[in-house]
Amino acid sequence: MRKNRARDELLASLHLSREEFSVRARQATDPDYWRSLSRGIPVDSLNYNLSEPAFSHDLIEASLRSLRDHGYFHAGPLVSEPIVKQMRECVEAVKAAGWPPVFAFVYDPFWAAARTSFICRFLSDFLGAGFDIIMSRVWCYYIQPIRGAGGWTPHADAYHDHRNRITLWIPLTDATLDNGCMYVIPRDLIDDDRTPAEERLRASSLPSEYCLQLLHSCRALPAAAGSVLGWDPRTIHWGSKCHAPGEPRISVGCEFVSHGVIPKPHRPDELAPGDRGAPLPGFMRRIRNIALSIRIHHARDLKAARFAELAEELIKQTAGIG
Ligand SMILES: O=C(O)CCC(=O)C(=O)O
Repeated sequence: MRKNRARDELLASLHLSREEFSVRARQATDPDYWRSLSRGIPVDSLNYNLSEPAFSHDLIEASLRSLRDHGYFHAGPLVSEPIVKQMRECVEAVKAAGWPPVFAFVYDPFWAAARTSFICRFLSDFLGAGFDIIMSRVWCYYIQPIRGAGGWTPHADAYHDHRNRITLWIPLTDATLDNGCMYVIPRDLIDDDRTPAEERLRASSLPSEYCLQLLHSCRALPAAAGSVLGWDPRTIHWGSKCHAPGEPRISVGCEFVSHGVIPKPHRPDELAPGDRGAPLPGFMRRIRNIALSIRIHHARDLKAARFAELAEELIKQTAGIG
């Protein structure tokens, strides 16, 4: 009996109450609400200029080489400190107001940071000019500074639909061996690169000997705040666990595709030009795509799972916004 009650309470806590649902549905689509949370960080400018650290063409070349040879790269820091600080403050404000951190993507710097000159030059070389960002595949990761808290477990972003596509990941706090930095399995260290029959990596479909080989090959990627990391969709990676509580590990991830590529299950209106000349997505498009991202990712994130129904409501409300 008691066990059932505990289970029922746990399940109830995974849903918003009716009252909270309607308050949040109203707040989510109100730009003034978001402005008031973040002390005025804009939510709807078409352009947002970032000051950016300088970088050399050699860095682009080295990053492309690492991506091609090993399946990942790590560069930077390339997003300036004041912007990273502003982004971190947005995440903390959104989280303190009880929202999943991905709602920080209502704010301009999150879209502007995805088109710094390094990112644009790197992606133009890698994906071709006129590449797009998949707006409905953005995420903000927040590892609590509690021993044992962890990032996303080992996975690859897309085994089968992997061509002309890449994930970029930017830490907003230093990602360290202690607070849960990323790990990757360099693709060239795996003798026998077995692509699973299914899109998802499942322990049950991998021989244990192969798992040990993967484990033996893994590489930690500690990264200073503002760095840019990226990996091929087939590269196995994960956010590790917090070992020694200090600062939370906060980061954002975005996926990009060559122009004209529309990976399943996305639709053309979920893509936006990644180049610097194009306007940033407008406020309601941001809300729509945050909600779509929750639809895709909520199974991996219990806090976001509480918002899955609200996300569906927001997707409905913004249906005409492309
Ligand atoms: O930050 C994390 O823990 C996981 C990030 C990740 O898996 C991704 O961006 O694809």
